[in-house]
Amino acid sequence: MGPTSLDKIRTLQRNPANIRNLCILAHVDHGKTTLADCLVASNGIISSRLAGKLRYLDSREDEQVRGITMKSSAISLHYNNGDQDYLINLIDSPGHVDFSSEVSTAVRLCDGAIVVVDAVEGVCPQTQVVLRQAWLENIKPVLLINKIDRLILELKLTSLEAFTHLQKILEQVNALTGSLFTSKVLEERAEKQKEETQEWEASSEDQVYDWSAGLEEADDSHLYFSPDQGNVVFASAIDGWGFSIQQFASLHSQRMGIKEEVLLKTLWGDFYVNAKAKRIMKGAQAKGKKPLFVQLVLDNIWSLYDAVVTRRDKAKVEKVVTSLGLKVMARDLSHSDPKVLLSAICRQWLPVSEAVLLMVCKKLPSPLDMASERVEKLMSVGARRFDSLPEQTKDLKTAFLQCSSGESAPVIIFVAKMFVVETKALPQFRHRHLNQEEIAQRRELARQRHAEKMIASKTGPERDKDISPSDSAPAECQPTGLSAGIRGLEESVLKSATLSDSPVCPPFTPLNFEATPIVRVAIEPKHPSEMPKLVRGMRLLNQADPCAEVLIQETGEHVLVTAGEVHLQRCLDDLRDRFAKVEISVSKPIIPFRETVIRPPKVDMVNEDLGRQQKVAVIHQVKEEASQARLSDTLHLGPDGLVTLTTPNRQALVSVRAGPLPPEVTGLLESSSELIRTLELMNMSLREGRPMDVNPGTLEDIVKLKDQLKNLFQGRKWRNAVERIWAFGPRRYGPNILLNNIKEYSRPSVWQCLDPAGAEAAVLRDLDNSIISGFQLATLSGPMCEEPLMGVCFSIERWDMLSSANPVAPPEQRDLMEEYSNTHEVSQSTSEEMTSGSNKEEQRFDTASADCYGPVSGQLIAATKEACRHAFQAQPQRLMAAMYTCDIMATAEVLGRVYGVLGKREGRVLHEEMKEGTDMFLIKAVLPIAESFGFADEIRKRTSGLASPQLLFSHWEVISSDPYWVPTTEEEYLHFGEKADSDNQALKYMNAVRRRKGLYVEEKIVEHAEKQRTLSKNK
Ligand SMILES: Nc1nc2c(ncn2[C@@H]2O[C@H](COP(=O)(O)OP(=O)(O)OP(=O)(O)O)[C@@H](O)[C@H]2O)c(=O)[nH]1
Ligand SMILES: [Mg+2]
Repeated sequence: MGPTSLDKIRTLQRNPANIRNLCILAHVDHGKTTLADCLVASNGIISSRLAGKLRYLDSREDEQVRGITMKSSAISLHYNNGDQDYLINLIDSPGHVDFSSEVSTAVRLCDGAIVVVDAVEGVCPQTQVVLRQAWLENIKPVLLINKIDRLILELKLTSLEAFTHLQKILEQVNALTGSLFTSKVLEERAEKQKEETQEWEASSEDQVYDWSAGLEEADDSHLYFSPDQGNVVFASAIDGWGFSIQQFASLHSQRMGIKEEVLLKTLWGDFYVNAKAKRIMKGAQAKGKKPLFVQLVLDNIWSLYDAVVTRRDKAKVEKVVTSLGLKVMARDLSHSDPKVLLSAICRQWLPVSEAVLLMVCKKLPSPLDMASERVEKLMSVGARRFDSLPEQTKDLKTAFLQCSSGESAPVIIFVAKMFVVETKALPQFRHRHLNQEEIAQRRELARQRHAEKMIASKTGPERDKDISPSDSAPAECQPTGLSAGIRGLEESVLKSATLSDSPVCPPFTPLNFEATPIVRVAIEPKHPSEMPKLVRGMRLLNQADPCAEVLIQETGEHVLVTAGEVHLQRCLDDLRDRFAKVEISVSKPIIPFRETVIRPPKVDMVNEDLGRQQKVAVIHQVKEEASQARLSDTLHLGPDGLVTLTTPNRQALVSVRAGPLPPEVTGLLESSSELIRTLELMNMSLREGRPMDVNPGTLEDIVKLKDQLKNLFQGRKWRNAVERIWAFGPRRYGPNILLNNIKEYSRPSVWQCLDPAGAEAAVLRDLDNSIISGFQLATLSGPMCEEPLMGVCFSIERWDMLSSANPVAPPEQRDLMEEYSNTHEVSQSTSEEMTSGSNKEEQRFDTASADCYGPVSGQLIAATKEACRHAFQAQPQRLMAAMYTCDIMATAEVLGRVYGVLGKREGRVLHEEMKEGTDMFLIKAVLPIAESFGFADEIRKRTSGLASPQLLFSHWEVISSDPYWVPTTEEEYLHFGEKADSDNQALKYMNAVRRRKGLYVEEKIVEHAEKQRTLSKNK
């Protein structure tokens, strides 16, 4: 078929029933782009001989060089099936984890998906992810098992073994779908139960609830992939062939005289042909017979490969070619590479494009058949249920389902992605020769524009934009149910948006992103004068990439945050060549850390019990303790880690103790940050006297969060802790907690919005906010290397305010003052009069203090912050590293090397399993992000490309070694020596961060100063 004309495509666009919007999804390298090539070739856009080699949709240079897809690309294809013409809008998505955001945007735009699975590798981590994404978006998937040629040529399986292998893969995929389905049914059941219990409580009649209802009665048969349902294609995209069992069923039904439907039901399964009785019987395996699928389908393919590739039997090949009625060119027949001949035969015999396009048109929905469940899900943002939306909004659903392009129908557009397109590349700007008439028209237009400008400048500056006539002309109408490009949204849309002419249309639910941006680099232009260009370029990049983040750090650096190393590389290339077009210099990746405290360890570094050992006096330890006990006159450190700090003007005093939060609490806070943010907003508006309207779902979630926290805070130490939470931090929603442990201060709790009536009893003390601000500052950057804190609980034990007019110092402060004056007495040996003189001076200094030190609130903030920092330092401090989970697939022979590389980079293997039926091992490991740069490359090099890892940010983990550690016990001395100069990973990380931030790093540059001897001969 030749290329389809634009007009034809336009007519096809007007018939939504025959439109299929679909994307190809898979794990990396399972052959999506190769498959897309075959489909593109079927439209004559590229030669079918080049299909699979060209990778037409990988249009970027770096995609071709690296051999992986980095951006989704779309193409419209035309497919004719007898009397029906279809328009297929195809999106090829990337499979690499770094680009999973591209998959998220692609699935939002499609109604169906082709999930590709490699026949050798089977279900891989990204296969699971894409299936889940398709599920979450409610789009229908079909399955394509690709690379079957590898089973023949690489694994050298017999056709029977291959059949068992394929069955297993299908089972794996179906098991995944099954688990997605069960979790959904259980969720729905739980919701239903809740509703029914509520009803039941309300009606208080006797009702019996059937607990078994749900799973058993839910029909899920339509969800699964099964060749007899017609939603599975077996293929080898590289050799250009593919088939569904329908094709073989109709072929053999004529030859064997068996009804097609019967053959269709039995072709995939444990059935065989009884030649004598001319019947199809069950139980092929038990009787040792060849199953139908092997006999009628696989054997043909196997013998073709055998004849063409393995034995190169020319006579047999010719026989096959004539029996299949194919035409093969002489140059293909005599080509030295047997694969050329093979694909020439296969492309004609079982063209993969035909099998796939037919399946897609039959099995995937058109925009008209969109599931109503999907529409409801798109419209119900957050925890809001569709039923609770206003009536007019609910009416939009019908318009949506009808896909009508009538005059009165509402316009709803979802902007899934922003693209940056060179102006030159737009059709209207493409260079083209004009005829005389057009030239005259343009001249006229230019004249008009000039005249308008003159008027505009006369009428004043109310027209801030010069709108050219072409801009204000109505855009050409786009039929419904399609994806389209819209120009000119860059000022109003950042990354995605919902556009509508109906004010009741709610914004669609946000896209589901799997990857978190985590790798950050600082960027600056080579020539400082090009800064504005860079800033503009980074803004464009931020808009165009759903997963990249661009921000300006407090230090003033321009920072780019990406999902991983490959993603980073692509973003930088884009920035350099397309968006900013300037030379840039890029810092080393900035690796994030978190600071935390832990419980005091019970054993020392050599695993000896600390309690029974004698401490060896270390000079600097003693020094440190002494300096900690009395750091300054306003700070007091108690033996149990209680830090008391007085503001410089002596008007306020706070006592803080720090401690670790239970890890589960930290995890919960981390995952519910959005909810906590909402909670804060609600509290704030409540305090301002205008309670916020929130949907009941969110309130429920907050109550759930509170209950979960209550369950997790177990033990005497945490009694009633949930009610005493003062604030979360940093930024008011982070994973650290400020507790109110002050006996005489009962403060409204953070949960007051749940019970607005009851909250009024408790009142906020003045300057309450300063304490919170101090805590926020302290948690935003810790004392170790100014990184945010995580999992730390600060409890305020005491907070006294002394009014400046009546400075009655609390006992402790009086102690402090006395001690202070005592030391002065000792050191200066002053006389009586002088001491009393200084006391007087102090009182005077108190009254004048407000002026001298600034407002009290500011001092209190600083004091709380300092107190928190010191309290933090009084505990055993640790760094937390961001960790990747890493999935590696490797063959047995390179397994050792993979472990070697993992071990060198502080990785930890979680589990390892062998993939059934192959010699592949699937390894799951965790790896600190700090050690991950160049990891994928190193693994690939060391294993000659046989293993490639997929890295995905998973969690934060405490680094067990103490960065401040020095040997203190006898055993440690024996083991590490006095200097203890073995590697301390945590210290290395900490110093690297401190150095980057320009903080002081305690390091000995010269360990042993010795005079150097000159080794040159003539001296
Ligand atoms: N043996 C064999 N190799 C194949 C087949 N299909 C694709 N390949 C090879 O698999 C590799 C990856 O193919 P691609 O099409 O780039 O894979 P992809 O899924 O698009 O990869 P990403 O876009 O990076 O996720 C290429 O080297 C292809 O030549 C097949 O049917 N058989
Ligand atoms: Mg690809």
